[in-house]
This record gives sequence, structure tokens and C-alpha cells, in this order.
Amino acid sequence: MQFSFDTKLNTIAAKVEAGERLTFDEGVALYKTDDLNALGKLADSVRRTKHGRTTYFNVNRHFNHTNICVADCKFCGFYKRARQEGAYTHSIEEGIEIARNAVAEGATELHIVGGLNTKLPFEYYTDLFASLKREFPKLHLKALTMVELDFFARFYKMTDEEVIQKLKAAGMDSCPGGGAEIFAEPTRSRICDHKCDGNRWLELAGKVHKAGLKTNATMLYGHIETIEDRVDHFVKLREQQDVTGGFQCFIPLAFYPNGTALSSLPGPDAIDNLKTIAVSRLMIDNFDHIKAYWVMLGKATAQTALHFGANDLDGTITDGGELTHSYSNDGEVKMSKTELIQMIENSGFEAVERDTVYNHVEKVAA
Ligand code: V47
Repeated sequence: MQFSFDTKLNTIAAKVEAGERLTFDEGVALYKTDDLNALGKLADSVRRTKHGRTTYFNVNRHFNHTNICVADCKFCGFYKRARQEGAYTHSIEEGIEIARNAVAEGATELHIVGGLNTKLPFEYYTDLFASLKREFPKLHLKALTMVELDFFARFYKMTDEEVIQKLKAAGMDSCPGGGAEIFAEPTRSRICDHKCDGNRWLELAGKVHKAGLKTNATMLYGHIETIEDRVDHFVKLREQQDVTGGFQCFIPLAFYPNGTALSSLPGPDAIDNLKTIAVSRLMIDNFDHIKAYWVMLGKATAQTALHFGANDLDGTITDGGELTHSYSNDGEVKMSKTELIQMIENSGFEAVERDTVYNHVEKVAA
């Protein structure tokens, strides 16, 4: 039996098997195939070579310190202007309380991101991180996107290196992958022209890597971008990874249109979501981890994504009764640690709790 009825996929499969890097055109061909099963099988073969049956998860909390933002991104339903109803900035004491609850519930990581808020002094961030570290020395602070670091350098008039060093000294342990959106122009300018461009995002990620910190990378898809824009995004990420090597994980973020300026768009469907996981696994050959983010994908698709190249299942989970709301429309709104482990195991994989930098915290028996 031949591998696929899509002849292009057969050629690509031979390259993948030989460990050869795929070209931009091959990335586009992968997206355009009708043979979803063969695409998934190919991505799964790479995933199993790298990680076997292991599927990682970690217990973390998101802390959005402020929703006040000057950027005006068309895809964002979160930000407010300073005087708008619902605008907030958390005090450091509130941040500590949120962290205290997170630690009590078993979180090993606090994911800290917020809007580009011109009312805050730089010391707000260094004080916040230092206070959190004083109270919870073992809590990993995965904080601030490249977009926030770029804003800090320009707004507080510091070099990139100064910004990174001061934040690292205060307690920043690594950086999340947000703000990457889609690197390709003119698409990026059409959805977020007030924030740094793709080259600048990549440059800053490289500088954070050089400072000895790991970062993640994301891609926001399913809005106005083209397939070519997505493949361009993958190629740029793997080129940066070749140079600085500090990316741990890639997280494709499925666009959720409700409540945004792009609410007339439908958002990506399940086939697109699974293809995006698979193509990213095959194209970004020098990233170890591909994360399925169930909050955006919905639980069913996130679980299926584990068979399409993803080896990490993420989204705030809790040991207690707290509910986590999903962006998806599948009616599923909560996730306990037990349920997450069951989801992984019911897919045929072995659930392994990790810390932010992929050390095993606890190996859960299958
Ligand atoms: O940068 C904003 C995206 C990102 C929408 O590093 C949206 O481990 C979908 O980066 N629909 C923030 N997505 C979240 C993020 C993230 C999430 C989970 C894990 C990690 C990690 C990082 O969310 C933003 C933007 O790309 N986003 N609005 C929306 N309407």
C-alpha cells in the first residue's frame, strides 16, 4: 500500500524519513493536501521519534497584570483604553495573592503577560517579579512577550540588553511565546500595526536566548492570513532557532473571533487546526515541543492533535474546583488535573507532568 494518494505527500514523506529539512513550497503542499490521515501519520512519526508516547502537561496559572493597552490589535478582545470601563491594573499585593492561590493548587509556573500600559513605571515589573520571587522562590516566572520587551526598550528608553538583564535580575525566568501573531507583511500590519514587526520579535527572542533564558513561540492563525503567511512564519522561526536555539515550544493559537474587531470572520475549523499542528511539527524541525492549547482548540480537537504531532497539552488546569473557561464553542469550560491526565491517556499516550523547562515533575502511571 502506498503511503498517500497525494503524490506530493509521498515525496515529502521520503524526505521526512531521511531527516531532510522541508522547503517553503513543501510546507504549502502539506497544507493543501486532502489526505489528512497521511499528513497526521507523518507528523505523528516525527513526534514519536522525538518523544515516544510521552505527552507533557504543566500546572500553571495566567496572571494578566493589566488589560490597559495602547496597541489596538484587531484580533484582541482583551484590551481596554485607560479610561474605559473595565480597565484594570493589579497591584503587586494582588499579584502575590493570585500567586499564593496558584502555588497552593500545585502550580509550578506563573504565566505573566499584560497590555502595553503607558501609566506604569518600569519599576512596577521589577518590583512585581522581585516580590513574587521573595514570597515563592521556586515558582517559575514565565513572563512578558517580545512585544512587551520591545515596548519597554522604546518607552523607558533602555537598550534591549538592559531591559532583559534588569528583568532577569528581578526574577524573570523565561518568556512566553505571545505577540508573534503572524510575521508576514502586509498581513501583520493589517492586524496589529502598532506593535513591533516580525523581524523585531525574532531579534528580541534571539537576545533573550543570548541572555540565557528560554522562550516559546506562537502563531495566531485562522483570521486574514494566507497559507503562505503561515509557512513563512514556520520558516522564520526555524531560521532563528538555528541561530540562537532558545525556543522550547511552539504553540499554534486558533483565532477566536468573538468580541474582536474581526468578529465577522468564522475562525479556523477542526481540519485547519489539525493541519496546523501537523504542518508545524513537520516544518519547524528544530523545535522539540509542539503544544496543543485546549483553551483555543476545544478539548476534542486538542486531544486529537496529540495524534497529529503535538506532544504537550496546555491550558490552565486545577486540582481544586475552579473553572477554566474555554474560548471554543464546544460547551466545555473546565479542566481538572485528573481530567487532563485522562484525556492524554485515553488518546493512547503517557501523561508526564513537567516544569516550565521540561524537567519531569511527576511521572503519572498509565
Ligand atoms: O499574543 C489574542 C493570542 C496570545 C486572540 O508561551 C488570541 O506557553 C486567539 O501567547 N483568539 C497570548 N488567540 C497567549 C499566548 C500563549 C498561550 C498559551 C501558552 C503560551 C506559552 C502562550 O493570544 C496573543 C495572541 O497571539 N490571542 N487574541 C483571539 N481572539
